[in-house]
Order: sequence, then structure tokens, then C-alpha cells
Amino acid sequence: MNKAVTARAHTNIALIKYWGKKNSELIIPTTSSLSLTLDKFYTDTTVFFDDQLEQDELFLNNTMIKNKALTKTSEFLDLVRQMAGIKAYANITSVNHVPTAAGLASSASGFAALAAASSKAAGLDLNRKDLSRLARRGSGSASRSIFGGFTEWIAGEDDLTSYAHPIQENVTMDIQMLTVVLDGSPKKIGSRQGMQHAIATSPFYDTWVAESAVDLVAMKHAITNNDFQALGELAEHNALQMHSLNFTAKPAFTYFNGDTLNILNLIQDLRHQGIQAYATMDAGPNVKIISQSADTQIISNAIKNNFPSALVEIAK
Ligand code: 2P0
Repeated sequence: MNKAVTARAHTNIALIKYWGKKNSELIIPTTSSLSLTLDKFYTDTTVFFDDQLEQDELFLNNTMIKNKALTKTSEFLDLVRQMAGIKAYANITSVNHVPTAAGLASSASGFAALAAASSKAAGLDLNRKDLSRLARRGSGSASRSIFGGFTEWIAGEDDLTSYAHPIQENVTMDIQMLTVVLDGSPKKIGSRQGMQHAIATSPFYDTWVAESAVDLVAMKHAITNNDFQALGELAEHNALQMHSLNFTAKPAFTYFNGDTLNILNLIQDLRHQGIQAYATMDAGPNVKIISQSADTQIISNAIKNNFPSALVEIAK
């Protein structure tokens, strides 16, 4: 105790999505999911438990935070304090190395880094499975950011059985990911709220749960077989299934905007020209494009030519 500990965690993009919880308090998902951790984007977090503090204090990107993010962080640290049997409040300094308005969730890398740094600073020595379980309590997708490469979050049934594990930490496939930022403004419907609404009202929700299990098995085969095309087709299909839950919710909603659809069309056109490009979208209008190294620059140029205001980054 009483030492500052720093941890780094990388963000991840789900190829098989998580979209709904069967237990909201413990963050137990309705389906297992599978992601690719990105080397380029990460969060560094330092935690120091200090008996002198009268409350937790959070600095995010050098700014002191007093809003909901502090409450969420404090609630998460309460779990760590309980596990470690300590009472001290903490000083938390967190820096996101995700480009401004990149449209990438920082909650995954944020809570994974916080779980690693805070547990160690509190004197706990958790293995990676237990770190994943802890990170999950902050944000579901954070459970996957404990590991590099391809990672599966096993849905499980309860706190003990819901955790991520690596499928392949050193990726052997030639796979890259382009992030295309069309709109950096904050999302109107948070993912927590969006997924609960989809569960409650989309008539296709049960179908999603069944189909997602089929996609997951096929995705694991694609990874084992180094089959890029199968991986890309499955990822795009699974993402569109997730987004159709939102289109079929009552009332319907979507994270897409017009340019999201325009990029999807462009990706289809590229495929017709023989370029292997596949799309995946999360809780926002921005598109991530899965590609192979020989095609990445061609795809990036095509996006920039057609959408001059889009920010394109090669993220893996
Ligand atoms: C995913 N997303 O699998 C899915 C796909 C967004 C779309 O996980 O409520 O921030 O904190 O567990 O992890 C974003 O949701 O939600 C997410 P909570 P989280 O990556």
C-alpha cells in the first residue's frame, strides 16, 4: 500500500459484439464477444491510495474531473477497497492516448488500466483472469482490454464465470484496422442505455443471441485458420446484426448517420473491385475498416478522396 502504481491498457474493437446484459449490476452479458486489441490507442493510469485524502480525486488528460466520470470511478474503486480491505481514497491520473474525437471508446482501455493500477496500488496481486473480472465491473468491453490480440469475453453466468481470455495474443494473420472518423461529437444515446432498450423492445433480440453464438464459433475458426476473408465477412455481418437490433427497437434508434451508410457503400464498391475491406461499427457513426496490409493504403486513399473531411488513421 501507499505506493503509486501505473498501468497501461489498450483499446479494443469487437469483431463479435457485446450488446446487452443479463445482469446490469455485475455486467454479465447476454452473449460472449470477441475483439481485436489495438496497439496504437491506449490509456495510461496512475493510482495512489492516500490516507490524507477526504475523497477520490481524478485527473483525466490533465484536467480535474468532478462529474459522472468521478462517481463511476469512485464506485469502481469501492470494489477494489472492499477486496483489499482498505478505506483510503485515491488520487487517479489518467491520460488517454486516443486521438481527440477518434470515435473510439476510451471506457475499455480506461477501466482496464484503472483495474490494473488500482488493484496493485491497493496491495492486491490479481492474475489476468481476475483483473478481467474486475475491469468488467467498470465497463463490459474493458474485460477484453486486459489482453492483447484476439480476445474472447466468455459471457458466463455470474461474477466468477464472466471474464475474458486470450484467443491469440500474438496475431499471426495479416490484419489491419483503419478508423474513419466522420463525426467526433458525443453520442446521443449511451451504449448502456441503447443496449438495454434493444433487449427490452426489439423482437429480434432472442435471434441475435442465437446467431451471435453461431458467429462466434465461425470467428474462432477463421482466426485459427488465418482466414481473413471469413473473419471480415463475419465481423461485418455481426456488426450489422447488432445495429439492426437498434433499428427494430421501439422506438427505433440508430448510431449511423448518412455518411456511415455512404462508407458502407464505398466498402462494397471496393470489394467489387477485388479489394478486401470489411466494416464494423460501434455505438457511434464512425466506421472501422478491417483490411490487409497490401490494401490498407488504397482503402485509406479511397476514403479520403470520397470523404475529404473524414479523419483516417491506421490503428493496427
Ligand atoms: C462491444 N460496445 O462489444 C460493444 C459493441 C459498443 C458496441 O461494449 O455498459 O462501454 O459499460 O458494459 O462496454 C460499449 O459498451 O458498456 C461496447 P457497459 P460498454 O465493444
